[in-house]
Amino acid sequence: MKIVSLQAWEILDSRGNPTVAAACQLSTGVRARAHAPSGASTGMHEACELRDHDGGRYAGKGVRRAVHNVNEAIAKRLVGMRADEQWRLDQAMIDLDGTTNKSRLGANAILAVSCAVARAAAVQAGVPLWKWLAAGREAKLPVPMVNILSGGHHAGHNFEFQDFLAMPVDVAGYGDQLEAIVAVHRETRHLLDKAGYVLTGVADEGGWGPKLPANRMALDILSQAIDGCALEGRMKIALDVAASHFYKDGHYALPTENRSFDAAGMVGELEKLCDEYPVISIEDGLAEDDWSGWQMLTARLGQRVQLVGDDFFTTNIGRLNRGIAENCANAVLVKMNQIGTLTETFGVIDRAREAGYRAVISARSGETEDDFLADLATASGAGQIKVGSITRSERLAKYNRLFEIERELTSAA
Ligand code: 2PG
Ligand code: MG
Repeated sequence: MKIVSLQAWEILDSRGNPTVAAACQLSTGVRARAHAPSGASTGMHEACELRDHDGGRYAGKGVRRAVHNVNEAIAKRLVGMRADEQWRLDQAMIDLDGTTNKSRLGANAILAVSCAVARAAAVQAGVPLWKWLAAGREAKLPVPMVNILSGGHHAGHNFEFQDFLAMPVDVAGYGDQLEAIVAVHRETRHLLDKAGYVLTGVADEGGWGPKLPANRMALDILSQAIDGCALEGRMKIALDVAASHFYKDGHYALPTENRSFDAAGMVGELEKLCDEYPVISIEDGLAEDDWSGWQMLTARLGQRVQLVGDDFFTTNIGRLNRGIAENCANAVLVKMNQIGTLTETFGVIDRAREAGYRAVISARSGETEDDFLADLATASGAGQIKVGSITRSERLAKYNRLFEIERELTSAA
């Protein structure tokens, strides 16, 4: 199964920003495509999302250069290669790019190709994508951690913490888990209405983004919603603090609350929240380069709370290895476009597993209808997926694909 053509073009993501679509055609006539996602609360150490910076189009956010790189340099290098040797193709793109952060070709260009080729190879092999990607790993349906309330960069800076997510811990079956989450999402809206908060729509990932006077109020409301749905104990809370985005000069500033903490203060605050609310997972509780803070956080909470590094690790094996060596965090958030190829993504997932770290497979706040992530999460056996809320079709594409995968898994067994 040889690649005979690679083509890319510019499309729009869920925020109306340009992103890269790529299609791969095989000698057998099989053709498949994939889309690159795009973050808003990005980490400093992410691979480069190549944008045109031509102010005349989309405020500089066009991706024509990335598209051109697929159609020219990448196609030239990859056409003629076998589609079923993912690592070889990914390595060829990494070598062709030649930079440490994929800034020459763009991680958006490289990732769209990486995923399109994998999808074409799976179609050619006649197996579901998750099965193709699993390549011997034990595939399993992930449990969704679902955004209910949004803050920070995803909701017009209404308050500082970014995601308040519901996570079923004792609800059996994917269908029942989603049903319970939908109930919590609705109940949250009801509580916000009752308290007089005006909601005119949803935030970037489909959660509610009210203006609240304190971050912990979102925890109040979410835990009340869980109780109101009679899910106490069976549904817990995960937080994405996204602390890099309100960290400056050694301080974590919460202007909403008129408070500011140093690392120790922030760790204390997070510990208090875990004591008072059913919080079982905290992502980016501290800033991306606050290594000593992360050590402190992990020593203090690592035994009882999942501590996930997103901006902190940026799906980068070098950063993950340092975290493992220095006892920082106990889980990694996995976002394909933070690193740029499928092979490197699986490298991080496999390394995490080997070190006893958990992995959460995650979408970006800017997404498309591409449902690749559902298959990736299943294939990896990671057990957890984070793709936003249960409104907005770029989110539902993934949740709805998981319904289908559930059936495929049953028939495969
Ligand atoms: C995150 C993601 C998804 P973004 O921080 O985890 O919620 O946001 O894609 O904007 O980085
Ligand atoms: Mg995050």
